[in-house]
Amino acid sequence: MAQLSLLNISGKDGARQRLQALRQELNLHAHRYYVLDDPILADAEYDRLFQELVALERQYPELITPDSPSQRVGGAPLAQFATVPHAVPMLSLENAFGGDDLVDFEERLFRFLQSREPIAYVTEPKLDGLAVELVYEDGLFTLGSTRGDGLVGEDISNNLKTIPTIPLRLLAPHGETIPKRIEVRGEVFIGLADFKKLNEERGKVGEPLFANPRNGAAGSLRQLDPKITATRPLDFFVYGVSDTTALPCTTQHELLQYLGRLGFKVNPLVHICRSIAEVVSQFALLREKRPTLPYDIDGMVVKVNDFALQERLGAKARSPRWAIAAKFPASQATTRLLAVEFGVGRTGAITPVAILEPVKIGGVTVSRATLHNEDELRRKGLMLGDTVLVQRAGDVIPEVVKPVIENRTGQEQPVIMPTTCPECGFALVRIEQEAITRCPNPDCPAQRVRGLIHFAGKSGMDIEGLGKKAVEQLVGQGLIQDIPDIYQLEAGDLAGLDGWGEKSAENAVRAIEASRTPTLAKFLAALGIRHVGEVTAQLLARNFASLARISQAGEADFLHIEGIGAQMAASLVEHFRDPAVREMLARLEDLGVRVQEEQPAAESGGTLADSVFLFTGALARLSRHEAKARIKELGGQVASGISRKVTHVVLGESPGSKLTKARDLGLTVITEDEFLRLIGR
Ligand code: 3BA
Repeated sequence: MAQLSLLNISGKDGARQRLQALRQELNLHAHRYYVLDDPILADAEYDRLFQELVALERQYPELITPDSPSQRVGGAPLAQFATVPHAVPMLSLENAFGGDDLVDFEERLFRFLQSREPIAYVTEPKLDGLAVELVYEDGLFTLGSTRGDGLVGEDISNNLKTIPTIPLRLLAPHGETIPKRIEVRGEVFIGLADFKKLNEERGKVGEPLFANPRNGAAGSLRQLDPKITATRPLDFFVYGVSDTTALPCTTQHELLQYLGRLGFKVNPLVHICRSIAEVVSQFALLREKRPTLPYDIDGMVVKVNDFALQERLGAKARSPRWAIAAKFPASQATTRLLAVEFGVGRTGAITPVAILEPVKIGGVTVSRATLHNEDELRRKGLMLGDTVLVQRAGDVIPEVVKPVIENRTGQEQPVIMPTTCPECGFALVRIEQEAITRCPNPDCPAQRVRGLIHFAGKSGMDIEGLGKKAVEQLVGQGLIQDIPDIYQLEAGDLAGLDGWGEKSAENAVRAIEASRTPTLAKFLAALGIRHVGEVTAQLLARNFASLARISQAGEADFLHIEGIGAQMAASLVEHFRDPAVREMLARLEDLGVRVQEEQPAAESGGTLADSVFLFTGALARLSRHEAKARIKELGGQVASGISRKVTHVVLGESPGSKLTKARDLGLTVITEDEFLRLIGR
């Protein structure tokens, strides 16, 4: 037995070394992938290393370090954020609107410096996101905070850690010095394509849409539960530090390059200019580039390049003299608010839409604009007949910014918020923390139709021939009222209806037939459970494997899963507890709908999906054959030879040379007893 405990120690030492190597390798590859957008490792290989790390950490939780890539989503939900002072205040930027203001800016610099020596500048795209500060001590990320009022911010460390482009440990390429402490500043944002997807997903699950990427980023950073933040596509560009002394750089441009080498993402469009004239032409160039950029920018930040010069210029009360933000004119226009319409979404959410006198903004005629939700509408204080400022930002849906109060005539009428559902007349309810008013009537025809459209549609069962129009028609004809009714349709019901022929009727019925054995993920997404979109549906399917298990799970069972937050968990439990839902599922079962079971993943507990076993020596209590069969049953693999793929070496009597090699590789060695426990014997 003395030998075994020695083995355990060396197993642990081996694990420690292996974990260190895995962390370093994974962090390097994540940097190549996310920051440099230039991966050199196949995704599958990265996943394999990550799985190895997770498996080892599960075995030795005491060896988990804060810079482990597994720790990006850690930390329990907070009750509130703690406030943290910034060691050096985060100042703000003065604004310039156009070339003349930039020339004036340089004149002020010349006057202050009492010299007209040429000044070099760095120009940076001005990201429209949220400024944050990241503190690194001995290279390790230790604190991240919002800008707040510039003096004091909020500790959002756990949320910032979820952002893949924020390093948990600074890289130290050959010859680079890592400062004892460095406070890095930059902008958290959401890219335009990601934003579009995020809002589409929110729309599908009935959550209020974000007005623009900036609000999306702000809302995501304000989450008290980092699990929710982790599902948001946040990104980060670095642009400065709190203190430039004691760094191996003498200019802003060198600083950005240095920060890039430490592992941060630096905007590739930063540019050195040797005169303000060059800055002005850069501004024009950037404005032309803007529509092609994958993220929203609202201008260009101009900074004096040389630190010594920055130092001499210093700061005024709230902003440095050596920098200025050159803002783009927004694509905005004024028009009249004719009416506000209230729609009902699939989940009953009431969404206000502004009906506008048509107006051209940036080449596009706009006659409707989103008002997002009732809270936004109230906050803006709009009145019918108001002159309103409308804007189109990038790819985003037009929105009403504000009423032009000066243009009021006194003839304007208040917007009346509905108290009953515009579709079914039910009294509306409001859930306080959700900023949303809903129709609570499960039989609301608008919700029913939208639910059916969703079920049959692309994000649901994807039944060809049962698109939006067809579903509306079938509901209108009284042929279907709920989901099970779809499975009772016959070709004869459809053929002869307006726009249907024999052939299209048969095809539709065949498509319905084909949807009787959906995958679990597809079926879950099709149900249209609030807060549960396609991504969550897949997560659930992989972790629970069967519909029966999901429908019986409690909130705690859901919360175990990375990527599932409290809102989703509550919504799932509520959904499957609803007797109407249970009855509907039973009817589907009666009608022959069979939801397929999914292969369970490792996270579902007890399974060995990411384990690879290797045997050395004879087993005393079961045959190798039995052992292998049991491992396969639990989703694990058995290796025939030693390799880094092996996660567990099982030690039998008189082990062979495999044991020595396993120890050399630092693999985990377990005894037969431990193995029996793993396979549940
Ligand atoms: N550079 C925002 N401030 C910026 C460091 C100074 C600065 C910004 C910047 C003051 C951007 C004000 C908030 C703040 C750190 C204070 C940028 C951007 N530089 N590229 C000159 O892209 N939005 N914002 N952040 N200190």
